[in-house]
Amino acid sequence: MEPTILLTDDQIAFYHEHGYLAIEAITTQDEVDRLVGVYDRLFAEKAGRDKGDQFDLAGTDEEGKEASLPQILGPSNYAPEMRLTQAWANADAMVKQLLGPEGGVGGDHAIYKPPFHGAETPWHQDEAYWDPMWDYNSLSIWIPLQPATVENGCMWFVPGSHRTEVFPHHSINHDPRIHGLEIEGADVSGAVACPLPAGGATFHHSRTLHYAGANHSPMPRRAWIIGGGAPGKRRETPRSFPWNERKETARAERAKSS
Ligand SMILES: O=C(O)CCC(=O)C(=O)O
Repeated sequence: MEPTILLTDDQIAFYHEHGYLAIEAITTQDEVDRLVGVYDRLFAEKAGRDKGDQFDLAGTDEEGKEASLPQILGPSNYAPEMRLTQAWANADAMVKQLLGPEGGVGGDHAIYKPPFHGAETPWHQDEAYWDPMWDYNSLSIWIPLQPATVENGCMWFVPGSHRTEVFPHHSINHDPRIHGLEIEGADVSGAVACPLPAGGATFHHSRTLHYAGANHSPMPRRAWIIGGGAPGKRRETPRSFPWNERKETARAERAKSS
């Protein structure tokens, strides 16, 4: 599929300077409407739960307990039609604009905040979840499938924070059974909120500090996140992310036994 929307030179420069970017449209309202049907089905059917791909990002994820922040890793593995969308084609072209011709979209994930109930996504850097032995050249494209507002949990970013190293993190509530991470010791006082229309998008670098509030609205907050990258390289200076070594999540147990 050919891209229908590209970034402007000013948008590309803004991303590189600030480590994030917000655009009004990465796809059409018609496509958003179709994606909502797929998205809701995947969460309702608990797609990927037995493989450890669907879990509670902010809770202990016991069987039968309502998740406070349901997440699916790789929803397009369970609904491949998500990759045949204009959003995916546009995201791929935009990653190439931002990271060069070797760049492109890779995986995806979905974070759902139920009405009046979806928990906040604490401040973190995405790279803190990953293998510390690599230097990455990666970003995320966050696409809301309804308007995203401060009330329902839009994204917030700390401009310029992509130039920092990875800060220490810990599991939410310092509970190693919880998958989600929270940053330690970072100054987020300069953060900016990025409300968006449905089918808009924010972009953020893998080190940009970011957060999304709880959903205080009566409507679901659905976000589909497409990852993009260009080849990284193995680090010459080793580092460790001890917060990941301490994890004891039910999701990892399900993944092991599947
Ligand atoms: O959608 C959210 O609540 C947070 C998303 C996020 O942290 C991310 O895309 O890296």
